[in-house]
Amino acid sequence: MAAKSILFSKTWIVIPGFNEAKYLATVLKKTLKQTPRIIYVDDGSHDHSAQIAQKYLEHVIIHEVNLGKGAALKTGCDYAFNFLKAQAVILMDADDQHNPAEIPLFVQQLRKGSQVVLGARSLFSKMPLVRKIGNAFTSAVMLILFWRYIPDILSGYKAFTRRAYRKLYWEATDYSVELEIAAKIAMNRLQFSLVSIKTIYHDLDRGMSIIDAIKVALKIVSLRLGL
Ligand SMILES: Nc1nc2c(ncn2[C@@H]2O[C@H](COP(=O)(O)OP(=O)(O)OP(=O)(O)O)[C@@H](O)[C@H]2O)c(=O)[nH]1
Ligand SMILES: [Mg+2]
Repeated sequence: MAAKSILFSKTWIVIPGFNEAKYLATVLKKTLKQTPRIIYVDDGSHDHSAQIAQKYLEHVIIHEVNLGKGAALKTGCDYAFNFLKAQAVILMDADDQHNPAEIPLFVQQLRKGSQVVLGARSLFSKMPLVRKIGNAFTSAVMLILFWRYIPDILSGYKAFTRRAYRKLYWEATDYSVELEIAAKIAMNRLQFSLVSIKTIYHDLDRGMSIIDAIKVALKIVSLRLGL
């Protein structure tokens, strides 16, 4: 029992953000209801996202220039594991598409011993069609190339332990980080558990673009070829 509570108290939420002034305060207030252990990494926002975060949080890291989601996540995870001595992290987006009330579901799985916990949205939920197709396609390609089925690879809501982080450690600085994490799960034969998360969409005109999707596709191939 003691070990379980240690894990919970050493679990940190890592939130990367780029120009999220519209939603950030809401996200942080909701997340603070679940835990005070939150790290926000501002990735060179042009709006006042960083100042909003500083109003609510002790741990705000600022990239002076925009380096990309993968880079921001790495900054946040390195800070959590190396500086704050976290045992596990939960990654959450800053755009209010992830429901902080679901954080306990991830913690529950970590407590049960999962090294990796993936938030998965139903393909039958209200997700824009292109995203559904992109998600199904990514999972199918991953299955063919790595012989491992991983649902909702594009979801950024996930958790992993310190031990798993060593194996997941990614090079990707952009959106393809989600894919690299999935590929590393497959290549390292890491076990994962799934938690069912809500599908939330506010702004359909933002998020991954076609260019991002093409980069993701190229990334899958290069990961398989070991480039
Ligand atoms: N650090 C960093 N974060 C980013 C960048 N672009 C997006 N993000 C953050 O990453 C999270 C997800 O970004 P979105 O653009 O919503 O992408 P997505 O959620 O995969 O795509 P959708 O499903 O369409 O919403 C949000 O918290 C963004 O603030 C970036 O360049 N740097
Ligand atoms: Mg989003």
